[in-house]
Amino acid sequence: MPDLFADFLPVRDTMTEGAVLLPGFARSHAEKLLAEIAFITTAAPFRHMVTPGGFTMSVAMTNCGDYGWITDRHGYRYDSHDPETGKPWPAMPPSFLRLAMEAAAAAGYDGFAPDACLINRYVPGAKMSLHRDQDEQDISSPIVSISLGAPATFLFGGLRRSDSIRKFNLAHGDIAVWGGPSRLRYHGISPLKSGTHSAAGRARINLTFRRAR
Ligand code: MD3
Ligand code: FE
Repeated sequence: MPDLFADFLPVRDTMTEGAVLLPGFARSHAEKLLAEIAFITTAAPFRHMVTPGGFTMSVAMTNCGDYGWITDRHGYRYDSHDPETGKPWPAMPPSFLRLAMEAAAAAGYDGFAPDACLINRYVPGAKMSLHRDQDEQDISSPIVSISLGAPATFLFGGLRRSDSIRKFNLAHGDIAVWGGPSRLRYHGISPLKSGTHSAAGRARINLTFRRAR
């Protein structure tokens, strides 16, 4: 499995890029993670948010933790409350926090203390266009992302939108950590291909841990 990624993204290259792929790091935690997600979504259901430009996102989203990432006609931002329910986002399960901190440490980022976890759900055809994550006050902290379910093609660009893009596969149980000079790189997800995975049906679920405030 690690060989699959060798051409695309260094499995360990914190010196030059700050991006570290940990293939299969979350695999043994997958069932527990999916059970926690099922519980979170009873209180804060997946929903399709609208961009400031008026487009409905194909990715369904929800959040847990002190802050959740939201978008609507007014812009992108973090909020302590779910605009759909008016309630605080569900708490981040201790198992999420533990795994995100472990992965960050394994990638060379000790002391990662995420206060936000965005949960993205992709069904076949859903995609995330090229963008940068720049709504966080603390861009010195890395981002930890956990992939579950169906595999996806991750698009990894540079610091400018026009920079060339490399593609690589993110599979069930993979964790990626993005920090240092990679933190502000453009990235996205190609339209999810059809195909099934026992763990999450046809869907891909991505957990993205960030320090927002
Ligand atoms: C590289 N999500 O939620 S996670 C996002 O798989 C997002 O759902 C994608 O991009 C997904 O904003 C990709 C991997 C990821 C997250 C943040 C990054 C890669 C990153 C920030 C900088 C560089
Ligand atoms: Fe992103």
